Amino acid sequence: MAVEKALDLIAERLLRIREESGPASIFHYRSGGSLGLLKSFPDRFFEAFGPCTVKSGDICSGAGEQAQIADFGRCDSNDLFDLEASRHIVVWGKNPFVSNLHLVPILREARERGATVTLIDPVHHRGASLADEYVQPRPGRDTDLALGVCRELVDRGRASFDACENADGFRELLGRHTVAGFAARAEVDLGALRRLADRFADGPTAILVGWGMQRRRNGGAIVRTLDALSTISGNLTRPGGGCSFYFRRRGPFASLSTGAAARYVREPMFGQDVLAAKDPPIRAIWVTAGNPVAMLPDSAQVAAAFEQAEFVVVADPLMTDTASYADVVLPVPTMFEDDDLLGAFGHHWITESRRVVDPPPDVLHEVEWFQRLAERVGLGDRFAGSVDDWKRELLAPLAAHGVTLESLRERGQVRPPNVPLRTFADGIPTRSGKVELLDADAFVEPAEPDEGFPLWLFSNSTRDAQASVWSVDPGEYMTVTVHPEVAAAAGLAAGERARLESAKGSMTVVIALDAEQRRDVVIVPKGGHFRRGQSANALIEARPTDIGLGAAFLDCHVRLVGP
Ligand SMILES: Nc1nc2c(c(=O)[nH]1)N[C@H]1C(S)=C(S)[C@@H](COP(=O)(O)OP(=O)(O)OC[C@H]3O[C@@H](n4cnc5c(=O)[nH]c(N)nc54)[C@H](O)[C@@H]3O)O[C@H]1N2
Ligand SMILES: Nc1nc2c(c(=O)[nH]1)N[C@H]1C(S)=C(S)[C@@H](COP(=O)(O)OP(=O)(O)OC[C@H]3O[C@@H](n4cnc5c(=O)[nH]c(N)nc54)[C@H](O)[C@@H]3O)O[C@H]1N2
Ligand SMILES: [Mo]
Repeated sequence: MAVEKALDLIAERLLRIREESGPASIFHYRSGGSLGLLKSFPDRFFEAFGPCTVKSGDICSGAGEQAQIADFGRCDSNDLFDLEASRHIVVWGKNPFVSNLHLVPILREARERGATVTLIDPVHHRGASLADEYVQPRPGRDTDLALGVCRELVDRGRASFDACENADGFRELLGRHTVAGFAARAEVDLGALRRLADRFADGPTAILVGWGMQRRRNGGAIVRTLDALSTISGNLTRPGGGCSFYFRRRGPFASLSTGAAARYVREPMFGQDVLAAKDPPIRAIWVTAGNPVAMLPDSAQVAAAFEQAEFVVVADPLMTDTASYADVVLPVPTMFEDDDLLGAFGHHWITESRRVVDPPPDVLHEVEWFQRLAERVGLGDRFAGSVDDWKRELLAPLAAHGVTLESLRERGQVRPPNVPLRTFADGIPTRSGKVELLDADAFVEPAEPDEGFPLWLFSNSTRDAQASVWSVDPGEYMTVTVHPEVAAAAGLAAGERARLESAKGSMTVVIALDAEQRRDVVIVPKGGHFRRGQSANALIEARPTDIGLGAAFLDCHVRLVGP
C-alpha cells in the first residue's frame, strides 16, 4: 500500500514538473553505493524520461583518472599479480589496512621474497609496518618529491625520454629547483629522496598510486608527475613496473545508458550549481546510492540546495543526512539483501552479489522501483525484464569471451579474459603512441595554508565506516588526532574538548594524540554525520581539482583552539 502510494505521488510530481519546466528541472544524482552495476538502472530511466540533469566530474577519482588519460590515453591498472615480478613497490599515498586490504598479503609476500616496499604518506598509519622505508612528506608536495627523483635520475644519466612527447616542457619543470631544493620543498630528507631514485633506477619498480592526494587542487598535477617518474625511469611498461591508479571496474560490462543529459551539475560544486541553476531552476532532486549532504564539500550549501528543491526523492537503505531532506524515501536492499553484478575497486575480477537474506516487505530492488515507476509514466515496456535479464544485458560484451551469467554464477568470480596482465602491453594508446609528459604550463603549484589556519585537515577512510555508511557512533563529538605539540600549543590535552575551525565553519571536537604524526596535520574520519556536527565536509570549501572535476577535499586548512 505504502509502495503504491509513494509511486503514485512520485509519478504525479515528476510528470507535472517535467510538463511545466522541462526535464532539465529534474536532477538525478547518483553516487556509488555498493558499486553494483544495476545501480545504473536509474540512469536509464532518467535518460528516457528526459534526458534530465545529471552530475559531471567525479569527486572520488576524477583528477587521477583524467591525469592518466592525458598521459597514457587510458586509465587502468596492471594486474595485482604482476607485482610478483617487482623488485620495488612504492605505495604512494595509500592505506592498505583500511582501504586497500587486498594489497596486504601481496606486500607481505613481496617483502618475503626480497622486494622492498616504500610507503609515502604525510599521515602515519599502520601501513608503515608493511614498508622497508616510510617517507612522510609535506601534504600535496608529492609533485616536488617526484620531480626531485626525476631530476636525480636525469643527473645520474638514468632517465630516458625516448618513449615521451613533450620532453622539453617537462624538463623545464625539472629545471626549476635542484634535487636538494625539491627535497626541501617536499620536506623529505635528501637521503630518502636519493634512496627512492636508487629504487627507480634498480627496477622493476611499481608505483601504486593512492587516491587521497588527487583530492587536492593540484591533484591532477600530482598524479602526472608520478606518471612521468614511472615513464622516464623505464618502469612504466616493464613486467613488475607500472603506475597503477584505477581499475576499470565497469570496463568489461555493457552500459545501461548513453550518458545523454539535459545539462550538468558539477559534482564538487553541487550546492552552488543547484542553487544557481536557472531557465529552468532545479525543482526536483532524486538521489540514488549517495549521501551528498554528508559527503560533498560545503555540506551546508548542499543541504540548502535540497531545502530549496520542491520535491526530493532519496533511494537508500538508511535514513541518511540526505534522506532527512526527502519528501519520499524509497527503501532499497542493503548489500546482504541485494542482487547485482560487481566490478572491483582494487583488482580486475568481476562477481555476482546474491542475497543472503530476503529484504523486508516494501523494500524493493532498484530495478523494481523503476519498473513500477516506468509503467506509471508511460515508459513501461522499455524497462521490463527480470533482474537476471538485466544482468545478462550487462554481461553481453563478455559472451564472446565465454563468460555468461551461468558461468559467472558457477565459478563465483571471473577475471575477464580480455583484460591484459599489463595495461600497456600493446603500447601506449595516445595519439602519438608515446607518453604525453606534463607540461610546465599545465603544472599547478601545491596549495598553501590560509592565513591563520596553519593545519591541514585530513579526512581519511577509517576501518569503522564506508564513507558515511556504518559510521560507528563516535560519541557526542568527532575525535581529531594531532601531534602532542599541536595540542599543547593550543593548551589542550588528550580527551579534552576543542574547537576545530576553518574559514568555512567550526565544530566541537575531542582531542586524541599521536606522536607519529606531522606537526601540521589534523586527522578526522571521512564520512560522519552532518546533522550531529560530525562531518568534515561542514568545514571544507567546495573547490574543484585542477583537472577531472574532482573535489579538493584535502586542501582544507584549519586551526585548533580551546573550547
Ligand atoms: N574502510 C573503508 N574502506 C574504503 C572507504 C572507506 O570509507 N572506508 N572508501 C572507499 C572509497 S569511496 C575509496 S575512493 C577508496 C579510497 O581509497 P584511498 O583514497 O586510497 O583511501 P584512504 O584510506 O583515504 O587513503 C588515502 C591516503 O592518502 C593519503 N594522502 C592524503 N593526502 C596525501 C598527499 O598529499 N600525499 C600523499 N602521498 N598521500 C596523501 C592519506 O593520508 C591516506 O592515508 O577506499 C574505499 N575503501
Ligand atoms: N571529507 C571527505 N569527503 C569525501 C571523501 C573524503 O575522503 N573526505 N571521499 C569522497 C569519496 S572517495 C567518495 S566515493 C564519496 C562517497 O560519497 P557517497 O557515495 O555519497 O557516500 P556513502 O556514504 O558511501 O553513501 C552511499 C549511500 O548509498 C547507500 N546505498 C548502498 N547500497 C545502495 C543501493 O543498492 N541502492 C541505493 N539506492 N543506495 C544504496 C548507502 O546506504 C549510503 O547512504 O565521498 C567523498 N567525500
Ligand atoms: Mo570513493
